[in-house]
Amino acid sequence: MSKVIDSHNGADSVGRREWGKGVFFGTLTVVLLIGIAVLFGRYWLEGIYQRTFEKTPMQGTVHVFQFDYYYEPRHLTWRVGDHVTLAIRNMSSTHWHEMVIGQGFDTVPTTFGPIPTQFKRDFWDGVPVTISDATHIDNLVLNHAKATFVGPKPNMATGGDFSPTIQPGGSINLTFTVPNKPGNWDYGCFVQQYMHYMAGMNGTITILPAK
Ligand SMILES: [Cu+2]
Repeated sequence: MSKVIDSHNGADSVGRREWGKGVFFGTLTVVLLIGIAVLFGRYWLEGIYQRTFEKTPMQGTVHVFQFDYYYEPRHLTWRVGDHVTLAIRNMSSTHWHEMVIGQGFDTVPTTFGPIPTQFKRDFWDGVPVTISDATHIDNLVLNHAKATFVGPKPNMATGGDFSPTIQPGGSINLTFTVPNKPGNWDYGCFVQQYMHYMAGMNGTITILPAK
């Protein structure tokens, strides 16, 4: 009990001020960065870089990490004609996740009201996409995408929008030229009857017109 009171006395407050906020936060930042680098490696740091500069169009390799239940980053900006490799990695150790990209919702009626099952408009419709580095893919639905495979073909499935369902620790690379579909798009995970989506597993993509 006395310890709690001591920690709030005047002498302690003065001591904290003398130590210096700069040193404290500087040290904290270095420790945190080392911890993050050790835990997640360079992909994670690249993700932070992407998020920091998210207002500029993202070309080249764009990492999207799947967690329970959110994406990192939550916003992407592409420009029509950009060459992009979307590198999706499921960082969860327990949950299957997907990344569906589209606009609007298809719904099914339930006693609790209509529940979205997928997007109404599939971003990948008619889009040529090269699929590579697929590991631990539970199933891949191509729908109307024009796919080319590099390396082993993942397990395939039909029905629904284009989506790779990725097992814990799995990953896939999708390489494509951003099609002429400017506007605002959503991405999300519809696993477990839309519960992942509702829990926060969604994001937005702004596609800018060609320059
Ligand atoms: Cu999910």
